[in-house]
Amino acid sequence: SESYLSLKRNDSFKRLSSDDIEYFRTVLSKQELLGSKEEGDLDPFNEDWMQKYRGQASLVLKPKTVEKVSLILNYCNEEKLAVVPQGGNTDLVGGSVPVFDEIVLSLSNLNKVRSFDPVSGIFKCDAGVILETANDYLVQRDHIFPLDLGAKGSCQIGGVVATNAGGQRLLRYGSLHGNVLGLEVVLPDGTILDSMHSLRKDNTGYDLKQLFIGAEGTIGVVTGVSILTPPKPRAVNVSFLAVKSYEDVQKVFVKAKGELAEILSAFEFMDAKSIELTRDHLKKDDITFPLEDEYPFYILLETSGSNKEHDDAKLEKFLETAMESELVIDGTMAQDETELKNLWHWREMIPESAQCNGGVYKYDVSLPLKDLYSLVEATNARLESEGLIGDESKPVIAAVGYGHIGDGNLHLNLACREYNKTIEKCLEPFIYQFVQSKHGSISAEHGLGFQKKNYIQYTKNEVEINMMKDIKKHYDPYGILNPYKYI
Ligand code: FAD
Ligand code: 2HG
Ligand code: ZN
Repeated sequence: SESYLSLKRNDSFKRLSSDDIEYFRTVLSKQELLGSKEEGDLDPFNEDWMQKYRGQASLVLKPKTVEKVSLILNYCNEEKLAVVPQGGNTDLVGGSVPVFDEIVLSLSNLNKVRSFDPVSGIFKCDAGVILETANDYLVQRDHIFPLDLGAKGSCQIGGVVATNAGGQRLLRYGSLHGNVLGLEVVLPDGTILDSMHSLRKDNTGYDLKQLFIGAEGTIGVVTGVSILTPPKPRAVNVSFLAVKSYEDVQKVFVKAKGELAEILSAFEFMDAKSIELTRDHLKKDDITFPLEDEYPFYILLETSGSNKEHDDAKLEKFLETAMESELVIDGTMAQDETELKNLWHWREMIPESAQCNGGVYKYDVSLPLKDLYSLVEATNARLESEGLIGDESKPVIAAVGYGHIGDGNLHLNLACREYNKTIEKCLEPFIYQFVQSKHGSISAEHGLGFQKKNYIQYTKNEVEINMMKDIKKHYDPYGILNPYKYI
């Protein structure tokens, strides 16, 4: 991909030799090593979800035990072989694939549930357990995973911890920095850090696990996670609403916080163009859009509580008054589980709908709520003035805005006909400067990865960046873990 052209391979890293592969074969079984065409297709490990970043790894290691992860890293550290930890490879900032010939260390084979305590709700599992599998396991035990996101069918618990993923439940259950109680991590030199605690309170010194939550695999490989899970709500309602302006999205949010209060569990917004793209993409599946007309903005609102009658009454009253005052101009409420899933589908399919036309540029930012949508407007204006958007001859199809209003997190997506340096130059650093001017963050939840490694200074100051560099140098002196990314 073009993004890599200006970068040179770091030649302090050794190139993989037949002796190295020989060593890995002594540690790993046939199912745990892919090093040739006969052993498996390496493309899915080299290419990211957006088909934007592509590496050239010729070796993928899929250890089944923590001890094997430790042996692999110890060897790579001694030999200066660079490594990319990989979970479900759903990362959206180019962090999960190699840039050059780094070895891919996939956690997919480390995929067992370790324990669940129904009294405390504490769940422990290997890093490679898929998020949906973990949630299904917990639902059977009357609990849920405190995090949900569109990539749940592929992303892994280790991956969501490594990116500190946010998702749709953060508004209700808070971030992984609060929910994760312990981690097991293999450090770059192979040391196993067993910090799989089950304590909600533990003030004995630095909270070490926090270092690895959101570290994107740069200072250790997460192999086990201990996390607090909430009880499964007995009543869940979802409504899909239309409003006439972004101003009204904010007003509905304030009203929802006040009137739905403790049962509000998600508040997502989408602009008209996000839904237009999704309607185009979903045409093939023959799914009907839940509202009859098109509107400037949509809201997906979810409540979760313990008493269906009570929640229904609260939500109905809320919707009635919102419609009476013409704050909400159209809307629908799911009547059963299928309708509920369908409404969520319209929200969760936006990323794929923005990606499926040849290229996508994604900006995942935190902004003060009052300024959040103005970034979408400013970006559209800039693309128009540069002649990059408008009709079918232009490279950008649409610049759309959606996201997690409850968390002040905007997703600005540019659906494009191709990946194109002119588009990228038009947007970067323009978008990062805009975010800095509003004291926002250039990465709300997807991380820095490869895409944003040169832009961290738009959000973090010099002292902060130097401390991060010190930490990286301390734990990974040879820089073998996920190089060319993060800082
Ligand atoms: P990968 O993509 O494989 O890796 C992510 C990063 O973590 C990489 O840097 C990798 O090197 C590192 N890594 C992976 N596993 C480990 C490990 N065990 N130890 C150390 N490092 C590791 N994100 C959100 O925050 N909110 C959303 O709502 C959301 N929705 C999404 C919807 C879709 C359709 C898609 C495609 C992505 C979405 N994401 C979202 C992006 C999100 O970051 C990932 O879905 C998820 O957190 C990554 O998990 P993964 O297992 O796929 O990790
Ligand atoms: C979401 O909220 C994800 O759907 C993905 O974080 C956002 O693709 C994106 O930009
Ligand atoms: Zn998101």
